[in-house]
Amino acid sequence: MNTKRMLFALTCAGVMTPVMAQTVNDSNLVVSPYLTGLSQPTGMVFSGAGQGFVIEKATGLVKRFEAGAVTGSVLDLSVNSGSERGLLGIALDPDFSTNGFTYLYYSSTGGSGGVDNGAWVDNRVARFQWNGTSLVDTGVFRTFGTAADGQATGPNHNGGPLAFGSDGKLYGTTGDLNRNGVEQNNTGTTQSSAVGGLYRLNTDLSTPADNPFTGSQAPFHAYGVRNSFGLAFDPVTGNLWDTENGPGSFDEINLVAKGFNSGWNLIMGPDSRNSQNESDLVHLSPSGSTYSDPEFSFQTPVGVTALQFLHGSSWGSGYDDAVIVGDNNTGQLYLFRLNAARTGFVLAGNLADLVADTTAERNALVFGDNFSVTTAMHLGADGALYVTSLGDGAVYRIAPVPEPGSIVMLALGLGLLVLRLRRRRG
Ligand SMILES: [Ca+2]
Ligand SMILES: [Ca+2]
Ligand SMILES: [Ca+2]
Ligand SMILES: [Ca+2]
Repeated sequence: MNTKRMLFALTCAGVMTPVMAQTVNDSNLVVSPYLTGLSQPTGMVFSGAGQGFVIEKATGLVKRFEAGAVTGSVLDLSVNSGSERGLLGIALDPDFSTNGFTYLYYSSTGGSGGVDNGAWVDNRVARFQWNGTSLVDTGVFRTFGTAADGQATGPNHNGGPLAFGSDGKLYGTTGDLNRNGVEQNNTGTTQSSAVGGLYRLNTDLSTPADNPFTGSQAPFHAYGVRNSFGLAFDPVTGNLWDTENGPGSFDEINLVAKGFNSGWNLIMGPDSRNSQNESDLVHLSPSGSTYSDPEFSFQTPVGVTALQFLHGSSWGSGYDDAVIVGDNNTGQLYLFRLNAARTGFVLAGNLADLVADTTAERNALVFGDNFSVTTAMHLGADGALYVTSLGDGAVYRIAPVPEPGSIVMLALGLGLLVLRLRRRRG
């Protein structure tokens, strides 16, 4: 089942559906449009207060925004956007303010000049450099699946999001491209699919010496991942989390340890829910790998996408233990509460088994609605949550409602000032 592909097809065909007002289940918060008029945005980053970059899936454009408005394009990549391919991820170097390095993950045609939809050549993460007016290709890139390696080419399960860890390394996701090698826990082969996991790279896109695996798996931090549209670091623990997309059953949210094997394509969802076992999996050398169950699963997939931690947000300390998750299929946002160690979620009743088995169980987690296809979520320097919606061609901002009290105090202050000025004159 590939609902995302269906939605992309509908979007491309120009089928219009009325945009419903975005809502969240907290009357102290308000949702407002921040950027609009975008074509299938798949990600955004802030490079400073109120400014940054937003990327588009099918045009391969990186657009600049300042003060809540798009100011123009700063790069035009030549992408193949068939199915889930396209320009899919962006991250800024931790030292962006001095080196301008900007990382993009996209489905390349190998062409230049911005012309799109030539034949797919590879999925690549590439390093560009911001010179104040445009993003310049540095020629540094790394591929995850190529047409030349003779294996399946997707076109779905390309992964996408990028993020930097507190270790200064670049992390990203690749889907399995419908391949079936050792990274997909195929015990009957020694062939590497070169895809299907979370990779970890140095800023020059070389392989860090302390990655858990060697050989063709050396770039990988984790594997056994069917596809992923979500990756985020907990700002408190530094732990890496992802979301993973199941086939006809079991979308997942995972805490991703170094050397994690998520189980695909033998185990999806909790190990207890299927006939295959951990002992059936491929354990990569030299340090082995660690299987663990997802921290949460949706028995019926929602097409889970971006996730974000709300610790330190402007929503208040009541959200410091919260994680928000988006999806493709329902347009809803889901809210989870972390345990004290921030290693799992606090769930009760029918959710205590860490699986939403029914729509009613899932609905107990719903926090927002009408966000269409959420592809990215970021906290701004202002503490607001910015939600990128591919389906609406927009970025939404979720922030506290301005307090009426603050307006009254401002009016009182101005009144007193006027009185003082009058007295001085008198
Ligand atoms: Ca283009
Ligand atoms: Ca898993
Ligand atoms: Ca099992
Ligand atoms: Ca359940």
